[in-house]
Amino acid sequence: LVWRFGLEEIDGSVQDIYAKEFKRRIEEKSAGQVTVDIYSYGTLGESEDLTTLTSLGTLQMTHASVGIIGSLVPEMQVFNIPYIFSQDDKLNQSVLTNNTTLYEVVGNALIDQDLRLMTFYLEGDMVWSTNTEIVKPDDFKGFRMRVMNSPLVIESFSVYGADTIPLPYSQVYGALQANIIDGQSNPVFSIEEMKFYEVTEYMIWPGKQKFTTSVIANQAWYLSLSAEHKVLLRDTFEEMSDFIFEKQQALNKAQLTKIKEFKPNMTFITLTRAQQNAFRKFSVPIRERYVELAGQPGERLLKALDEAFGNKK
Ligand code: 6CS
Repeated sequence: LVWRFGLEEIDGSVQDIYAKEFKRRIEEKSAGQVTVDIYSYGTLGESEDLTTLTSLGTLQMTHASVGIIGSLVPEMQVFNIPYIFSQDDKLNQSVLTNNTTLYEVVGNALIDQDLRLMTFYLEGDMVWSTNTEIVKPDDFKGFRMRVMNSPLVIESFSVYGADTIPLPYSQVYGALQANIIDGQSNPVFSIEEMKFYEVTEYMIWPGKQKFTTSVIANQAWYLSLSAEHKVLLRDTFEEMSDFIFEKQQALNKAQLTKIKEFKPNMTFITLTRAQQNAFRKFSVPIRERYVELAGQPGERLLKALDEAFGNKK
């Protein structure tokens, strides 16, 4: 059997590290019965195409980041709400791996698209890499921010007054270089491997915003698997949670050191708590928009996650 697995990222990325280890474990445990073929970013089109190819059964599985799949499955956009996560990444990881309401609500929404939710995991803290200093919402006025093409990501920057420009991942570097956009948001490892640091001057940590991805599968394919293979998948995805948590932490740390070395004049800013609070005030209309887009199941999910992350009213 061959299981084809799609990635939204290039070789060396968090998704690549994940897929290679997943392949190794599945092939070893299935004793040669299953081969996992990995398709890196770019080999099968843009990120959105991977979801379509998985619904069609061309791919059996793919990564689907919440900012990418959010226009198709609005419920997934809950993780694009700024400041939804906890400060404690171990707690964040466990909610993403086990929360019952999360798997129920998102699982049901995906089934409507012939897709099946396999897992969620974190890829790192979101960092704004920009050409001007941004420390208060007003600094976004007239700022041309590249966004992933999902309504809530667009909303989450337009509420600050930014001009939002949706662009595929592969076009972000060129757009920064040609001065078509003023900045973008991604984890450190991505800013290093996509070379965004070469064409931006500031790296700004807004706090408590995480790049979140999922692995989804073709539902008909999954249902056709033997009981033994379903267990193999369930156990492997569960084991991968701790593996990737440590790997993404280490990779983001290592790539930050590299950026500091390659670009000594980069300015690094972490928003203070007071600065974060000024941005956090805008979460209210963003949350309302989420509920508008994701309806009653979304509202239930938002409530469950606020509880799980220990967010106060
Ligand atoms: O910014 C993006 O579009 C992409 N960023 C990452 C880190 N992974 C995939 C996603 O498409």
